[in-house]
Amino acid sequence: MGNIMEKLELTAQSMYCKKIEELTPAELHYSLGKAVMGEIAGNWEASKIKHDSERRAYYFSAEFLMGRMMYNNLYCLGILEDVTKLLKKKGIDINVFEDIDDAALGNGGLGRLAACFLDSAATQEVPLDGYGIRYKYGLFKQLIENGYQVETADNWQRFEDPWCNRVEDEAVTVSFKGQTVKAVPYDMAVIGCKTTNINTLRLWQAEAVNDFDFTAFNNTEYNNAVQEKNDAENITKVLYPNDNKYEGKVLRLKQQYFFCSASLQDIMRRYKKKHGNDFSFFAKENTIQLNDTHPVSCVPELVRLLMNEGFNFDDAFEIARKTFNYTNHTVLGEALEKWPADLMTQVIPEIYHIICLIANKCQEELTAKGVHEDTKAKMRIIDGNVVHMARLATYASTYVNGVAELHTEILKADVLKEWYQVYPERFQNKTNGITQRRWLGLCNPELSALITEKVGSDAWLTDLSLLEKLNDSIDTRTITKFNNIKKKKKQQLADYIKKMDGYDVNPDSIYDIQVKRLHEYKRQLLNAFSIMTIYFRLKDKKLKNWTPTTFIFGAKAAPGYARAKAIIKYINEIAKLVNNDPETKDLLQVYFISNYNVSYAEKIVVAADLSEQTSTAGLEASGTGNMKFMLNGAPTLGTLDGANVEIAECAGIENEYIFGAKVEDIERMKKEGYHPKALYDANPEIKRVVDTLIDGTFDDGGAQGEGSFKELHDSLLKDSSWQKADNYFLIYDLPDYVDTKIRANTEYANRKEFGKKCLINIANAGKFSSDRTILQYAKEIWHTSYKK
Ligand code: NBG
Repeated sequence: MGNIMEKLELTAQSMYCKKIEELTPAELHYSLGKAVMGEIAGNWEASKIKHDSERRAYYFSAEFLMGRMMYNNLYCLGILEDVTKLLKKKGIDINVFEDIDDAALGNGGLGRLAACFLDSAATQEVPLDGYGIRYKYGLFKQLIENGYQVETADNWQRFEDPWCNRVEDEAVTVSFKGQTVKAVPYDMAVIGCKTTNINTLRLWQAEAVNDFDFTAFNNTEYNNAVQEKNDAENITKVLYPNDNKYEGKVLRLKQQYFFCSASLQDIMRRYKKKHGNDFSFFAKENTIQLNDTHPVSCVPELVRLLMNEGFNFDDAFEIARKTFNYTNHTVLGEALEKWPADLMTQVIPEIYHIICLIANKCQEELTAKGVHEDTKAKMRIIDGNVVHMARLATYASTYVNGVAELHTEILKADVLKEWYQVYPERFQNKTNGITQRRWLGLCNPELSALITEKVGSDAWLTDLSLLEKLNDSIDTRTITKFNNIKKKKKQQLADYIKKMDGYDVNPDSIYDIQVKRLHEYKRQLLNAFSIMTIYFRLKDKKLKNWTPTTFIFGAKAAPGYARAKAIIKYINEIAKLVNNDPETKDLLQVYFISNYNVSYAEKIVVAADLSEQTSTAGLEASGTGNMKFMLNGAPTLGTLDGANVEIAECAGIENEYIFGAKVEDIERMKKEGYHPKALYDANPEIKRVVDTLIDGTFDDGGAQGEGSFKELHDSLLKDSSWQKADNYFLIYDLPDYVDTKIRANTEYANRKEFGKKCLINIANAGKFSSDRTILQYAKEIWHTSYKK
């Protein structure tokens, strides 16, 4: 420990010629980061040597949404408190690191899950390393201007990045048609908690093989001289900002193949060092988890690399099939990747050729198994000049899994039905989880202390099932303590929102919170409609005993997603109306916080009274935000979708606020017909609320009736040739949702009963640790070692 301060002092001196107390926040961040890296170097090296000697797993993901590293690393090393004190002695508040951006190399749940998995694997001593992309610019930063989302670049590296080591001598090259680039690895240490084990996240950065063309320069062709450099660097320049949406762009395909090829070359180099050129044990020593289909080009790439080592296609494919496992993260059609064959041929022709071989092999195998021609047609990997990546992944994997029980059942019954019929032994469920280190220990020290007191130790930090011990001590005193902690966290969030967004949030109101990516299927618009319904009832004096409530939203919309952006504007218009209405402003407040990200989430999930999880049943694969709220004691106001189902099972449905259509109801309506217009016509309250989109209540910036709100209105009510009305069943679910919301509001007033519900949620959140998830992967899919 004293050691760290010495190292910090040395770095400050040698890098900046300054004393610790003279450093700027950015300099201090860099110096302390480097000091920590120095501290852990020995353990990191030892872990690498250990992992080299055993079967190991790799997590391939186009996204790792790591969040701020400093606090987490100090926390996991068990030195956060001491460092805080030592800095304080020098007059430095450790909160200065909040000025340093978090690394947003991911969009939402999928990327954050990858980060939680790395944390859990390190802690549970599972030899799992991550492979991904070192984007120069992560997910855009969001500003709200006049109620609209405005995007700016996220230049997260501008403060320098003390957590990554550039490993120049392990760079490789990756070739596309007509272009070869250099892939340079940057290694980030993933520090476990209560262990000396340290895993590695290796992120690849694209660079030119030849930085600069001197001949062109001498011929005064300045642009040409740097062309190769720019073309190469463009590959890892920016993260595609889509969540749950496929984007068939050449550059995206290049990103995917780039990190897959580099990572496989890396794994093969390491293997060769151990075993020479005999690759027959490759799948025995290595297993690779594909995080969605984004890394699926590694299937043909591994086949290609093995064929270069002398294998024939069939043998190479057998090794690949033994090596890969695939996690599906969505059932949404628009998110399932389908690459046009000509685009693939244009960028990676050799890879496309191998996919053709795999596609043929698959059809032959199905014939040999006696699969019916119609079924076989539905299972074509290449169909009508389109490559179906989920089919390729399913065919080429040992195990395929969904991310919540309901989701896995939907995969088996629907999305991958034919595959499940032919290969039932491949399908598994692995319900997602979150790391309790970041999402309780670090972000809620007050609640952590209460839990530690009740559980008898802080062993829950690495074994969350211990939370169930809380069930025995939910008495009046504990409830009061919990309520006081919640109150404190609400005040802290109010202060933070004031600092970040300038809003004055009333900490004595109920905090009803919906934070997640903006997507039609997640139904932030349904939440907005419910608020308008309540607003009108309050105005009409039809709602008695309403406890003042603050509705908080946070969400980024993909820049090209017009409807999602219109919904943001609509929520901000509602905020303007209700927050300024003297009749309601003490009862109802609405705030859309800007630039929702991991760091904001850490302040938000701890302060919520209600967790909004309102997706259309069947569409949210799992959700992980729902788990963060539960762990911090907020009941779920949600549908029976994704992991909400398991949350309600664990805590008891009576301790959540569940509403709306179930999967079976949705299916029935899809089959028998769903007529939102009729429901709207028959219910004046619904009509009044939905029509605020078009009746002049709000300004969407467009000419009246022609702007984006009108388009939203149409999407709910007008059947057209290309789309059914109200695809996400908002109008059907609205009445039950409003009733349930009002019930929650009423019950909140009984502080003791409500507090009890909160504590029951916490006591039963043990299942939702990503430690549990990662151990299931280790035992049931990867067959690697883990902490005994
Ligand atoms: C998302 C799902 C979430 C799920 C995360 C992590 C994609 C493609 N899927 O419900 O929408 O929690 O993955 O599994 O981003």
